[in-house]
Amino acid sequence: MTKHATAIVANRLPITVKRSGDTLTYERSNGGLATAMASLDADDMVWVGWPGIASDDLTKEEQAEITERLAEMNAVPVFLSHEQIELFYEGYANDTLWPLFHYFQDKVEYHRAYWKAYREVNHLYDTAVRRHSLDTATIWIHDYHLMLLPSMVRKKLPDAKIGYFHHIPFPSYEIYRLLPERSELLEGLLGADVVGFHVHDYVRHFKSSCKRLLGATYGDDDIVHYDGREVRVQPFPIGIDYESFAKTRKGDEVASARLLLADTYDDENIILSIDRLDYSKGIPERLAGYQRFLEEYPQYLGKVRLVMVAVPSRTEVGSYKQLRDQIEVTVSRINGEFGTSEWAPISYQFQNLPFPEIVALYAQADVMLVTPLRDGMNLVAKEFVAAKGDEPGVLILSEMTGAAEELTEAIIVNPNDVAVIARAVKQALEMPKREQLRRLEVMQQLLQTATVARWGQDFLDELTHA
Ligand code: GDG
Repeated sequence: MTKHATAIVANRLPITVKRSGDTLTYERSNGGLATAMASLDADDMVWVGWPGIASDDLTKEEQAEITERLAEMNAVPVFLSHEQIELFYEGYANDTLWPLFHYFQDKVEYHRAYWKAYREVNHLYDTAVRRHSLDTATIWIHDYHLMLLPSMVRKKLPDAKIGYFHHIPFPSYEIYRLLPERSELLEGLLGADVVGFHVHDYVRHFKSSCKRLLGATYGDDDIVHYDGREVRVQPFPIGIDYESFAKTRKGDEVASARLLLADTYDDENIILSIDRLDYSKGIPERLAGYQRFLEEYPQYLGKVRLVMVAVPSRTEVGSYKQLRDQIEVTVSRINGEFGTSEWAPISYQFQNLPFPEIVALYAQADVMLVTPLRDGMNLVAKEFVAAKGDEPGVLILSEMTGAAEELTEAIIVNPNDVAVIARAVKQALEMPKREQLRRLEVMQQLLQTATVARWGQDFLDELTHA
């Protein structure tokens, strides 16, 4: 068994295994996290995570083959059964923690079986991490699926450097305290040396929960004291791979996709909306805001188009199915009410688009409408700003996103206020081009330096010095 000096642990590996007939295929994903980790200045790095296929669908020989092939790509699979995926991933992670941490109390499902599976799967990760890490390894754990893991690993590898980064909001104590397993999860995280969040508010909420639920203490520095240990808790706002947007924007694929968009929408102004279809993203509220805009400012009928891309996500979870229905009914109602034989106010796609098409949409859009009710950071907003290059465009951004702390030159809105969204859309469409460019430039300067590679390196440096 090869033991490594650095381990990156996440719910999903950056490689997805799929079956096609009798053969297994291996697809690399170029997500933000994978790009960031690839650029890290770290020795001898291994990934640990689920390879995207259920273990019940694999023979023992196939599992061995996957393990072997992935080892060549510096990855270690954690095999999960259909039942574990249902109870741990769809259940505790996405039906309990996700809604609660995004302040959707009424969507939270509590089931003992979810929690049991969550603990069990965190143990599976613990075993895999320990088998592949040196005693003094640097181990970086990602996200709310693995909150128990830092303490589990710490027990057996007391000399390891363990870091945890939380990609979603950490809610206020008054929300967090509702969770039956609130103390166990905090104790799990406090096994780390460094715990990172996107913004200072999440840090504050986390520390206050540690104090009130566990009696942990802290002063003015970034250290939480608990159980004789010191844990550094700090904001690390994630960035994007700025260069890849600048580069892709200039490529042929984007150019031809843009021509098609220009032709389709002719002289209409494009208002763009892109997110995973998730209730945290505020899509129904965004549609209500757009409807109000059409009602209040009828001079824009026939002259604008809301291009809405909803990316399929967690399609097996009940609340996501209901949300999709609700969105699709609303889109066709608005199109029916305001459209004509030549024009529809909304173009809607429920699809995962190729990266160059996303970049083309960003580049071609006049207004980007990002209105989550809660969002840890929100990368779409940052990507739009990067993809604009030297062309004008306006970002409308919800104040409930982590990104709103950095992208202060956006038009900042309360996503629950339909009238405010409607006015912001009008303000954006009427903003002088010079002002649009000025605002974009301020934000581009920030994003150019605070890249995802820099974020990864900053976190790792902090961990190394812990
Ligand atoms: C979680 C937190 C936090 C979207 N549609 C397509 C597509 N995308 C890409 C975007 C962007 C990513 O997906 C979405 O990232 P977000 O940050 O906006 O949102 P979450 O998925 O909820 O991410 C969030 C993030 O973790 C990082 O810490 O910011 O708060 O919730 O990169 O470009 N990509 C392609 N086709 C699509 O149709 N190829």
